[in-house]
Amino acid sequence: MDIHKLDTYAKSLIKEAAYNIKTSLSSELIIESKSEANDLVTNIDKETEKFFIKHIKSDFAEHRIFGEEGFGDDIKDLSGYVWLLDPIDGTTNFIHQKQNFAISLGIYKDGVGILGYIYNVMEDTLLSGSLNGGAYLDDLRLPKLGASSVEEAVVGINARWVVPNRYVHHEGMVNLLKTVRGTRSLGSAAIEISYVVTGKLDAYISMRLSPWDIAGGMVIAKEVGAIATNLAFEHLDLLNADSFIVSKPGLHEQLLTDYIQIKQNPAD
Ligand code: 2AM
Ligand code: CA
Ligand code: CA
Ligand code: CA
Repeated sequence: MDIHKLDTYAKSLIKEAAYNIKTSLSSELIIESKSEANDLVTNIDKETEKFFIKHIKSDFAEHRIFGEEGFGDDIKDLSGYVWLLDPIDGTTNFIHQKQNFAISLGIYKDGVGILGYIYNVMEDTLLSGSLNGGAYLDDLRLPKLGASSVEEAVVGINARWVVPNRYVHHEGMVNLLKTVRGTRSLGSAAIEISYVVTGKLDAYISMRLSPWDIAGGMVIAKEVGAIATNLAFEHLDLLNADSFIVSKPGLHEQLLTDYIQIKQNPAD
């Protein structure tokens, strides 16, 4: 498989899917809730996932798709080529703001991330990366990230993780919030990862994300020297939901050692 051809193909699918999503904004959305009342999905999330699957299956019959909305394959391992897709990351933003949502895609070969994409649909910017090929914001090659201290850091974190919860010790989180320069919450994991990659955030932390939220971002993040693990400092297997941190090197270790203590990991 020619990685450049696959890259060109994936980019054209993403652009077409994004065009379809933008067009859909002029018609009324069909909104349903999934497991919990605040876990929403729309007809456009579903149609976008189906759009990718239709094309990938017809052009790369042996490739498998691991998508949030469940129209892809039943994935129990990452052998061969697997496309990890979140058709709309930030569905709540999509519904409420009509902005700040992204298509998140990672293409993995035998468990190794080879191509990653985060397309900010309304901003019309494509962040991409390929294994050992660097990270790009559209056509601009991104530099490696430098160091940052906790005191100088702006950290992406959802406020719900600072309210006492079953995953993480509360005291450390409060201490973190008191120490950092600032926190931001954007409502799209993929966009928050893209902000770390482009240096707009120094770290992004979540107690629970799914493989399709992070697969594309992880390929790109690696190319700028960012470190991504779960909050127990372990490798992410991309088969199960897990906690997540992506950060500048050094800061990553400092955050996990001095501030974030896990009570229960979603993957356990
Ligand atoms: P989604 O929009 O694709 O569901 C919101 O803080 C971020 O967390 C989004 O990236 C959202 O992705 C993700 N997320 C993952 N699991 C979620 C869940 N069960 N409910 C809401 N958001 C979830
Ligand atoms: Ca969702
Ligand atoms: Ca998501
Ligand atoms: Ca989604």
